[in-house]
Amino acid sequence: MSTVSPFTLLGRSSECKARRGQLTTLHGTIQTPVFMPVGTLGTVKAMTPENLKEIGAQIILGNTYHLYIRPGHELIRRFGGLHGFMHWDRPILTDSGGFQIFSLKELAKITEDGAAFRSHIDGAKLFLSPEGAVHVQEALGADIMMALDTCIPYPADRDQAIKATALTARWAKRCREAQSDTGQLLFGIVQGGMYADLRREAIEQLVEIGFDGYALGGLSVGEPKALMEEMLDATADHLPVDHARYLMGVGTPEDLVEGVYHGIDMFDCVMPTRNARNGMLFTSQGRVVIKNACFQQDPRPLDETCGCYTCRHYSRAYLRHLFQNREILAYQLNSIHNLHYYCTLMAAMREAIQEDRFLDFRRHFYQQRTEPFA
Ligand code: PRF
Ligand code: ZN
Repeated sequence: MSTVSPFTLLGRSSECKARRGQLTTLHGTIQTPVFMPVGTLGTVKAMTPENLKEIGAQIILGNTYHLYIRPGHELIRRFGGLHGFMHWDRPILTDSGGFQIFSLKELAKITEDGAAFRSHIDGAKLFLSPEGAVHVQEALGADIMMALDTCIPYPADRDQAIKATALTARWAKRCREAQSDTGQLLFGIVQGGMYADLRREAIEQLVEIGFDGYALGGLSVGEPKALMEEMLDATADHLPVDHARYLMGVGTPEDLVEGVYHGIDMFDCVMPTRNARNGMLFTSQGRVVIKNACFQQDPRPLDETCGCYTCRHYSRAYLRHLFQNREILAYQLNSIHNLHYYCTLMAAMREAIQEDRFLDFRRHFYQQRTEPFA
């Protein structure tokens, strides 16, 4: 449990809140702002670790909830943690399970002690306490662990938000106290619903406990985009400057640009991989729906400006053919391209901040697209 911040601020935009930094973990140092591909079950779907390295992934995400249910953290521990089990030697962040349990709704019962829930696989009775969530993440060998939180639905009345935010703070303290001295990092999660004052209070309580980084949870849960931005705007200046800021489960390429603009350092989202498997591809011009008939004879790569394996070797016509026939390779090639797009976007933002031209970059990003992202 270190008292010095593992995050170093390397530069700041002179025109907005965008920041450039680095975060040091047991498996290496991450350059921020960063996007973390989601590997819920110990695999970023359709991607080998070699594929991930080639697209420039610095860190990936795993899910405590899923891995705890199956195959179990003790099994994974015996295989050298997630790193050994899945053959990935770069950093891993694991989410605590709070959000997944929240998503189970009637299958979960939240008490002061923790969350009682039924496995979505076989209905078995399970329980996750704040202490348990930390111990599971320690067994998984996560470089960055997340405190157990209770995500607040949207909309939620103020009373409900107050109760859930207070419980999250008490759980956060128990997580910090349960942590062993392994060098693994632990991030606190800011809840508070759509109430800026509750979020600021939550930040104060978490900073008082002291975490290695701070995440904004409970956003992108169905609220209008303007409301999420309002929350980012109202909280960014209250988060400690010398610690990493992680916006959980966000988002579209536009969300990443806006998040960085508001001073966010880390993001994760299933969108690039999930959309890839659904045939929706991100390009510098906007989105491409690969099944569209207009691509039947199209010899061009998906994105003329993209240097990914998929764009270097395959035509839109071939990718459409693979997708239409539900060929397994379609999922891999599409995932490689979309994740490359996300990671390259982050690299371009890092460079723009470094050269103090982030607003220019942002303007250009919007001008380029002929198609808005969904
Ligand atoms: N809490 C946790 N994980 C999350 C969220 C949260 O609020 C979100 C909300 N966008 C995504 N993932 N623990
Ligand atoms: Zn590409």
